[in-house]
Amino acid sequence: MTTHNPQTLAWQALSGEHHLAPFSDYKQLKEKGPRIITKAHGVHLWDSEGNKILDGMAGLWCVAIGYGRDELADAASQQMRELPYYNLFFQTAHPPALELAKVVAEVAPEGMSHVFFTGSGSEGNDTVLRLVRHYWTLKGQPQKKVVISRLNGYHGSTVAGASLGGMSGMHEQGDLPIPGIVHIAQPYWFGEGGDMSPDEFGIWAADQLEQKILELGVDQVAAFIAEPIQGAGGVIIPPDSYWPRIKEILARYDILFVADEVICGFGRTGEWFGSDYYGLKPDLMTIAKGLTSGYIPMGGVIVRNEVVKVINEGGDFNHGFTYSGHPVAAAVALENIRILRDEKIIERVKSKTAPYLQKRLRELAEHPLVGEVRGLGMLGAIELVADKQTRQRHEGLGVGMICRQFCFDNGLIMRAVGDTMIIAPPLVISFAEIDELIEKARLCLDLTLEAING
Ligand code: PXG
Repeated sequence: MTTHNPQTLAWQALSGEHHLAPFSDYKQLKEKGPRIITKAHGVHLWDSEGNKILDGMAGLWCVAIGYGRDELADAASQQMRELPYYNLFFQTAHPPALELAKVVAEVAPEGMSHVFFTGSGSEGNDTVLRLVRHYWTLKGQPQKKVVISRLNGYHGSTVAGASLGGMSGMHEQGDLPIPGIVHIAQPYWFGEGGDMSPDEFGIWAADQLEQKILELGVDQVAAFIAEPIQGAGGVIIPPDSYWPRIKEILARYDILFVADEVICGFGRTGEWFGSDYYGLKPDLMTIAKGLTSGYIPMGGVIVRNEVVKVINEGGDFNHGFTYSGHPVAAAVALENIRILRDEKIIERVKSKTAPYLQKRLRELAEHPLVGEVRGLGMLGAIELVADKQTRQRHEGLGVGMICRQFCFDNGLIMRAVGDTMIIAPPLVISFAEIDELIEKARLCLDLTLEAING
């Protein structure tokens, strides 16, 4: 990237000299320097070179209500002046956390009226692991410890989060997963479905859960955790047959079901939660991201009343974070949820903008580089292939990264997960901005095709 603003180079130098970035290739980062994002409004970002960029990823899947809402800044500022910090430990509490717990319970699926707050989604899933084991111990079955998860699922980057997740690159760094966590196949038909139809494959993938439960013995299994739609794995929307079959299996065995709603929660599917969209009945739900629209860090675990009843009988739960239910974060979350409700943002996604985005996105399926376009709500994926029929990839070319770079250079942020391009724009994206997103994506697909054809 050629720079015009001397300040850009100065900031890039600071990056090399002092900063260790999350999820980055350090060697590459040192050579090229990061793009410096300096401000944002609505669905757009500006970098330090003055380029305006459409944020097709809502930050990292989180900026539901869009950037630049003064109400959230005001809520934070007011709360900082009133009570900037206090904790929820040892029999104390404060109004913002309690009021937020009530509001979260109002939007959560029926029968889930308690929430444990954390600072992030990863901490939420650490909490899940502690909670489900604590639950079974209290139920007199302390040997029920194993959590079944899925390959290529993402559940965070702490030791428990990365262990629950099924990302091989993360497991390799740090001897993960920790004991007591096992993984089954993911319902990724496009990548792994072979000659099966999507529905046949969905049944096959769901049946892996039952096989694993039987192999381990149900008396050993504490829970199954899954994202309703895998986000970081590549916007993997299970075949229609998958969730109904999983529900049948879960009904047969006495294990807990944890829906990781960190990405799907707070409206991304056009419902409050992915579990609402698929009619799932989770015992626990991990939340973060859309809870505060990313304006401030916060996560949590929403817990079904039957589970709460058991842990309420259990005395001390020896778990918690300094920033659990942080008052400023809670005040921001309250304001964020107020805006989502009052402005009927999720209803608008469901009835208007998501159908339009999905219709326009599918126009890209005609492109010679595209093997499949899938999407739901404000989520989309575009599979880049060499052969549309066989779904064969352009092996070894790094087509996804090439396309991602063209996007960046042409004012659009689209993520590449291997050769899958993904989008998750802010929920407030307008029709005209959806048009802008699609036209830019089409241009970048053209440029990518040109580049790989030499
Ligand atoms: N669960 C899910 C489903 C997530 O997507 C987490 C848990 C962890 O949340 P925290 O707040 O601890 O980051 C996430 C986070 C990516 C990417 O590459 C996705 C996430 C985080 C970082 C990168 O798309 N999701």
